[in-house]
Amino acid sequence: MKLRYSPTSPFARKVRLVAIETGLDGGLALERANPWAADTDLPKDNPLCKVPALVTDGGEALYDSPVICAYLDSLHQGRPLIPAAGAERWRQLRLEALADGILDAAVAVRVETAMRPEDKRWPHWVERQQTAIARGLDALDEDCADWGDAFLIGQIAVVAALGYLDFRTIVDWRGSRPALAAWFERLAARPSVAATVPTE
Ligand SMILES: N[C@@H](CCC(=O)N[C@@H](CS)C(=O)NCC(=O)O)C(=O)O
Repeated sequence: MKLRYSPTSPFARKVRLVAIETGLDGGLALERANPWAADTDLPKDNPLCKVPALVTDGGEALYDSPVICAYLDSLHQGRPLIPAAGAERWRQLRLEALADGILDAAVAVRVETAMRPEDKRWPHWVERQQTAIARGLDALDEDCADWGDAFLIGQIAVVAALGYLDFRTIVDWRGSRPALAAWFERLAARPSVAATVPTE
């Protein structure tokens, strides 16, 4: 299998975390791709021209990150990272959606503030995304007391989201969210988390 990724992409980090946590990382070749490069051939594997994209051993391309994570989770014999049924399944999938939504907003802020020409920026749009991020973080701070030691698809997505907020200094989120900050701090030494810290 081949994962087309970028080391800065939080969505690709989510997939890499899943690969390590499921023990599938040894069979996963990592290939860097830059979706913003004019000459990239990424659209042959993802017509949306986004990372991550996975090319299976059968040569089929899969995207986006929730689909790739679900595919990887179907390939191993250990405890599923996406619970098969029951309330915990829907809690985990909702948590993944919340973390991914925070990331969508964070990437939008990044594009608006770091990439869009200054005279074309729209401050109201950035404020709207920042409000969504803040509300999402408040929900995570409330929720994390119930997580215990779980490190399933939802918590994996949260690690990718918080790591990206720090990496791109999108928001100083720890101050009013001590429970979430402590949870994230505890996870920093976990091998999969340490091995996937974003880099340029
Ligand atoms: N919903 C997608 C989001 C992927 C995404 O936004 N990737 C960004 C990098 S973090 C990208 O490739 N952006 C390029 C673009 O938007 O053209 C997923 O979960 O995989």
